[in-house]
Amino acid sequence: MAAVRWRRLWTWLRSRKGHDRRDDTSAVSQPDAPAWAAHLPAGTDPAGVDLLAGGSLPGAWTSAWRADGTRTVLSTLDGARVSAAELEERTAAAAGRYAATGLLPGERILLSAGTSVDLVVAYVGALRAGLAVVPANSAYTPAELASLAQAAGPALAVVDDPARLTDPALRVTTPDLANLPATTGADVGLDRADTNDTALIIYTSGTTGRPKGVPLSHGNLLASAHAVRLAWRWEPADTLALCLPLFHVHGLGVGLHGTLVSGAAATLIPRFDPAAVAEAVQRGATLLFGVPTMYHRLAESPQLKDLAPLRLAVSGSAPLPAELHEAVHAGCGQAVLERYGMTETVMLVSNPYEGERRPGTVGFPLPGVEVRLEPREGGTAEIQVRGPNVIAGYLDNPEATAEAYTSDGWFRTGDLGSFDADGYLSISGRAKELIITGGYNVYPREVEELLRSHPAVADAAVAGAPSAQWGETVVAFVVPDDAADSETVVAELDAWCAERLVAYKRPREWRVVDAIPRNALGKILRHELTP
Ligand code: MLC
Ligand code: AMP
Repeated sequence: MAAVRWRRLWTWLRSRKGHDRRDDTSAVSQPDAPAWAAHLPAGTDPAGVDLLAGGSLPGAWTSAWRADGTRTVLSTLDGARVSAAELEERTAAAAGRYAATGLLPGERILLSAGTSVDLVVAYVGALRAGLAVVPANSAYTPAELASLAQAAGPALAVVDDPARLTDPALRVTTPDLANLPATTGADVGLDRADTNDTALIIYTSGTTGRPKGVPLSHGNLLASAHAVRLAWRWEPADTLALCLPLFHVHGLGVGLHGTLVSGAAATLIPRFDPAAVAEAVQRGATLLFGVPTMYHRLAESPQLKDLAPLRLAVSGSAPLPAELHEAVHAGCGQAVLERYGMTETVMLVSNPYEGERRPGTVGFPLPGVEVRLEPREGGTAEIQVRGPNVIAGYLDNPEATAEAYTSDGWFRTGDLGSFDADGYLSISGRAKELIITGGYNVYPREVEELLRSHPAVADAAVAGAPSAQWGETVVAFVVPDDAADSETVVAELDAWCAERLVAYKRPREWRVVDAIPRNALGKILRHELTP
């Protein structure tokens, strides 16, 4: 029985459709004693682990809801409560509205809204209707949203403020779906998505050039949700204080999916704030997931001690400094469990729930995940991964796909790392051009292209400067046009960026320089930019 499950998983891995990476059959093997077994409770046979249980996200969620329809699944600090039976009914009604609008399984729906019960219902309803959801930051400027909509080609957009999307050809609604027709009672084809069907498409590399669409299948997301459920001992009795935005894999793929797959509950917190988190804990939340900036703010707040009753506090999306880990521990007794993930792979590696959570490391591979280190020049090594959680390739982009995988089928994370003697992975840096600020990714090229498009700018580059609160902040280096006055240029560029970029992408500091260091091929020598 156990061996059959493993065989099913690996057979499925081999057979995934839309798979435009190079042949990887040589890479597929059945691991005898996977490193990830370290995450399982003592006595659990790793071969008995079924990471695809349920077959699809709605398959797993509906069976958890039906186990006890009366229990609370969602709550808010305003006192709203949604039971499992109610969520099943409301999400079926949402799926009915999509069907009555004429949306067909496989079509795309753009979701860009702040956290609310309505947003969760609109999202889960879309997956139950077999739609592929394209989530977008709810603070994106109209220009950013328009460019994402153009890349994704959705059949419908769900946004808080329809005025933010001005494309007359695009059908737009609010998260309550009130202006969509209600179902006529016809068969809406609920919960028919297959393991290989696309559930989410997340765009990763900003809005210039060719944005990369990351198509996450139900199987990718299900495998990751089950992996963290098992590793973190997530039980129906748990309530997550869900303060992460619901448009990235951290809030969605770990927070919401993990809650629903575990048959547990979440308290929705639309805007992170230490007092709101403390209130959720006081009302019985047992889990908290956050980015390091959130733990930094909690550590500086009078509410830190209020985290003491939590069963588990997890950090990810950016490095958690060892000193911050110690400060949280000293202030409330929580040994924050750091884990590592990526949009393309969902969750990869985690410190153990039982056993030492080693500050400055991200721990061991999660169930189903294999990790290897590929040596590079200069003594560093790239982290490469594979597993049922890893996408099969980028959307309609064979070049990006070919670059992202090794010839033997491992996904290149672009992160650098090393294992210590006990098998804990540490992330020592990044080979990719990326700034992570407050857990949000900023692609330097996107900001640089915008700056260079300003008429008073001759050249520009951006880099990340270390920051205790944000991890990194964006610093811009600008070469003004001959005629331009430095001070005026900076003020103008600041306003120019504010109109076109969401707050976290905007440079926080400006340096006016004579030249941007470039190599003979014109590539920016980023290490020579000293913030
Ligand atoms: C806000 N500001 C930022 C910023 N966010 N500046 C730099 N970087 C950021 N990320 C600015 C605001 O514009 C404002 O400036 C000032 O900082 C204070 O803003 P705020 O309102 O206090 O910030 P807040 O809205 O509270 O945001 C902080 C935060 C948020 C930590 C709650 O950044 C956040 O939710 N981060 C989570 C991101 C996330 O979910 N990442 C997961 C990606 S998935 P001014 O000038 O206007 O006053 C992934 C994979 C994985 O990475 O492994 O998980
Ligand atoms: P994203 O593309 O938004 O999914 O961001 C993924 C990237 O975030 C990874 O490739 C890492 O560079 C970084 N990341 C995620 N978790 C951690 C962590 N715990 N420590 C260091 N970096 C992390």
